[in-house]
Amino acid sequence: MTHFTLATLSTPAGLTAAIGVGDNFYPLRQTQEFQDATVRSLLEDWTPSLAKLEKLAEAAQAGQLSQRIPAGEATLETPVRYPNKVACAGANFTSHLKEMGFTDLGKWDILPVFLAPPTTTLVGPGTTVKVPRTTKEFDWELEMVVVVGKRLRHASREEAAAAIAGYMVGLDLSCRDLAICDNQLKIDFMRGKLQDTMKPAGPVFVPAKFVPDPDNLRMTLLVNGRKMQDASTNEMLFKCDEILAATSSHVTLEPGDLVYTGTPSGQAKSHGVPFLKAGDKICGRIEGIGELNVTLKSDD
Ligand SMILES: *[C@@H]1O[C@H](CO)[C@@H](O)[C@H](O)[C@H]1NC(C)=O
Ligand SMILES: CC(=O)N[C@H]1CO[C@H](CO)[C@@H](O)[C@@H]1O
Repeated sequence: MTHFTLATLSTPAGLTAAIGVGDNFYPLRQTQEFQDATVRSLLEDWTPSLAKLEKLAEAAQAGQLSQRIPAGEATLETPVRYPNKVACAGANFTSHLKEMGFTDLGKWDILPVFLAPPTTTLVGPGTTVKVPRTTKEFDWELEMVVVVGKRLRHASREEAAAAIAGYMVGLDLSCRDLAICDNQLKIDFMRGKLQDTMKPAGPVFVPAKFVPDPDNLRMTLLVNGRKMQDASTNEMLFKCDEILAATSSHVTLEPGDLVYTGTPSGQAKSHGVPFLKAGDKICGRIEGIGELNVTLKSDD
């Protein structure tokens, strides 16, 4: 089986979906079958898409696709433009609960989940993230992102597992000084977690069949080359299928939707290092899924 990824490339002729095989991306618009496809449209009909993409990956491997862009020359956008929903699960790693100062370090009875607005928060790699003007405590969180491939409502874990189309690397950037506020509501997700460009995802989409053991992947995050987070998805209190199933008991998950699955420890405060500022570089890596690099800019 030829390994492949899906990406959205920015080219002089506009955005195009592409299949990544080896060190190259092959724009899908050169094929009859996928001329108008986007990563999002492929996800809408995922089972038949996958079968056809497997054949296309073999053709690319065999040198049968003439248009290709070497990975080093490609400009990547966030792959799924845009999902209907982005769901983010909280309280999912004991180590992070501890550093946040919570005392209940086990698996909570109710999984906290919030929704992020897709078109304004999702960005891809590159100099894409704006440090919000309103924060003095802009912080990193590396998360595995699940991409939904089937409609789910009140799903069992088995149904949820079967609906996972694939994975991406995600960052759940957070303004620590704004997320928790001093009024009776206590929490303000819009200012703390949902401002523009605060949910980078990518750089490519990796189909689930190439990630045989998603519950056992090393996750590392570096800021300006210094390692800040280093954990494994095996520490997740709620597994991916459980998060999808729980979320689907409140909202319908649809093909293309993204689910962020929580972050381990290693935030700025726990290292005693400064928060993020314009110019800083974040590298988020998840074994077998990829490496998402973003550079921060000011919000002018
Ligand atoms: C991402 O950044 C790391 C270091 O911060 C670098 O080693 C790596 O080559 C970069 N990857 C890509 C795809 O640019
Ligand atoms: C996406 C998300 O909400 N991740 C969360 C994991 O859990 C902690 C709280 O325990 C949140 O701060 C993270 O944002």
